[in-house]
Amino acid sequence: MTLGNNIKQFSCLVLLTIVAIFSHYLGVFNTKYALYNDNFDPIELISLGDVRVSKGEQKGAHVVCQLDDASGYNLCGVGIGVGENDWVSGKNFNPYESIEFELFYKTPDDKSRLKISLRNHNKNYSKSSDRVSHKFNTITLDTSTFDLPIDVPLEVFQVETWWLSQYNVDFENSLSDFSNIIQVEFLTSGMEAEGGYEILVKSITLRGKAISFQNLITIIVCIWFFTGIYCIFRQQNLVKEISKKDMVTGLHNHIGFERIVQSRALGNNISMHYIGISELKDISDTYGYKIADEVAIYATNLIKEKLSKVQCESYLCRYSDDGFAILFENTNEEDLISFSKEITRIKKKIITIRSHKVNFSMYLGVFNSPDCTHDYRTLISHSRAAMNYSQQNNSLSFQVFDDEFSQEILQNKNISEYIKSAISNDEFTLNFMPIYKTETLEVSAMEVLLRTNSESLIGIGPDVFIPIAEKFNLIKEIDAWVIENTLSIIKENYTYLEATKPIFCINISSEQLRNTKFVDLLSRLLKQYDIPAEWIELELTETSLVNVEDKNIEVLQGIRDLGVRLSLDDYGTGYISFNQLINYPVNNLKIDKSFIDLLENKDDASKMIVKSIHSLATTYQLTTVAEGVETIEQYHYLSELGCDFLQGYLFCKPVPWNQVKTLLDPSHIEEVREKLKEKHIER
Ligand code: G
Ligand code: G
Ligand code: MN
Repeated sequence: MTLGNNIKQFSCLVLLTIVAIFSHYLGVFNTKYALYNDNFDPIELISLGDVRVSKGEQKGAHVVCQLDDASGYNLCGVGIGVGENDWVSGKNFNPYESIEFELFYKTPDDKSRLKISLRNHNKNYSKSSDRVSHKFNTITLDTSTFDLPIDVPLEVFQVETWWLSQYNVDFENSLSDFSNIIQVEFLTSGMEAEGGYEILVKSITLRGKAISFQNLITIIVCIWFFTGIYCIFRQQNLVKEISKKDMVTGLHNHIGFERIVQSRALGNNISMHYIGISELKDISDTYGYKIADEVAIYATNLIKEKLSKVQCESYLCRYSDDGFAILFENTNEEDLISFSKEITRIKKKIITIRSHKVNFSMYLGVFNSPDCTHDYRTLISHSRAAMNYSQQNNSLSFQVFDDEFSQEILQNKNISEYIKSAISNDEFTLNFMPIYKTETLEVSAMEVLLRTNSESLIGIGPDVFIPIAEKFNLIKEIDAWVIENTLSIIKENYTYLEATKPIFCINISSEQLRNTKFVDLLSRLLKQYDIPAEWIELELTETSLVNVEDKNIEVLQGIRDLGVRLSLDDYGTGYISFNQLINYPVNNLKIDKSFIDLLENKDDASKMIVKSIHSLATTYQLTTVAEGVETIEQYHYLSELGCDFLQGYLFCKPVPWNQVKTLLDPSHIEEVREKLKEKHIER
């Protein structure tokens, strides 16, 4: 747009230059000044010697001279006054280039030379008492050789030499001078023949150019120069403006927003809202940036529409690719709460952009500063932290950054530090929880569970620190540690494990689905410890699979291709649809403990849920594990239902490795049977 403007300006300049030069050439800038015409009469008759001079009858400066005796020095002519006609104040001829005469000259012989003098008064050399002291800038014209009128360049007038010697003029004043012409004189140049002479001056016109070519070029160069400077200045301003704007939505970007907020004296009750659009980056990766841009525009319009219902003053900006910030001033709590609710209601909305159906969710973080004591950076970082929290937890509501929240953030930060040091000090251990085959009650698998003996993590279980490790990007290291240590333990005890071949079920974080190097790592470790892949099962929570896309399924497929088994943990909590389930290459469903707990209610509805999960698994040829079996009634129901495997405190709690050997001993089966019998009798 600007470039177009600059090109327009440049073309105008070129055109202007051409027109100016041509106009100059064609004489558009020519000026003239009528110094004398026949209506003008400050004339003076001049004569020397034996001449009788009289005023002629014709209109104009007309002089008639009669010479009766040509011997001696004779002279005759007419002088035309210029300026004030006081022999002091004349006219400056310097701005003109030439002088045009329309005149008539008649002599008795054929010698028709006429002298024209421009008489200049200058106090350097002229005295008003002496009229001859006015400088003679003179030319001599042969009037018979030209057709009247004649245009004479001023530069051909020269100072008469007799005048120079008579007044002994110094060099500085010896050149022709037109700065103050007081009279133009027309005189006969030698009167050799006797008879009548006649001079008639009809008009004198000064000619010149309003602007000389040189000045014109100077002016044009100046115009180019200033236009150039103006364009650069405007361009810079525009770049500055653009740098403050988001070109897609037309809103201010974070730079512009900061300027606005910083430059204003903010009113009372400030509230900063930060809205995150989830998956915008993924949309851009999958469908291209144009679709992502349209989603951003859609979001902008949606926010604007909701904002229009808010009474207090607000400033909206696109703070980042997938984040919008709104500053509210002089807030009205009710208004803002209903705005926040409307924004957070937009979750998992399917919107159609150019025939693509994309998932659209908004997350909101709020930071209120009632006394306005917080600076801009704090307003942004707190509201953004609250939004991130809301997004990471898939929260259905908005998150306010208040004291409680900041405590939690701080605590999470501390825990992340403890995890880091536990990793570097090797303060993790593994526990094992047996999984029983329902029919035979033999231990067919073992869930590997992470424990820590770090002092600072006392009382903090993996249910707390694992999600924090995920948030602080520490989970990859932890999962790798668990896998490697499990394989190492298997390797050490290979000989006696070979007899029963229990499967080791390792929990891994959903983050690994986005880790393209995970399959390589797993494959490398299996080779390094030389463990058969089918001894290992990886447990992924069902919730983590709800949002997976094709590329994540590739990781799952990669794991299965190694020969490693896959299991869906906490099944029933994540709303995986039936047709989604076919896409996942899993072997096993672990029915979540919360459903097993429901069996205690003894109502048919809860039994139906467990039953339908089991029949679903059977349909897809998946095995099922019931997690968290704690009572004999649950055991009876599940074994009648035909659930393949059972895990829970009823049979055994998680144990350290040194107790695992006894669990794998055939005598343990008897122990468990005994225990179940006792429980049955107790009832
Ligand atoms: O064993 P416990 O009930 O404390 O486990 C709590 C949660 O932590 C469970 O959801 C379990 O899946 C998870 N968990 C336990 N050990 C590991 C582990 O080694 N890696 C991962 N990613 N999660 C684990
Ligand atoms: O999410 P995941 O299924 O990986 O969780 C495993 C956790 O569940 C383990 O920490 C284990 O201690 C716990 N767990 C397994 N069975 C029972 C049970 O019967 N009762 C209780 N309270 N916890 C159990
Ligand atoms: Mn598990």
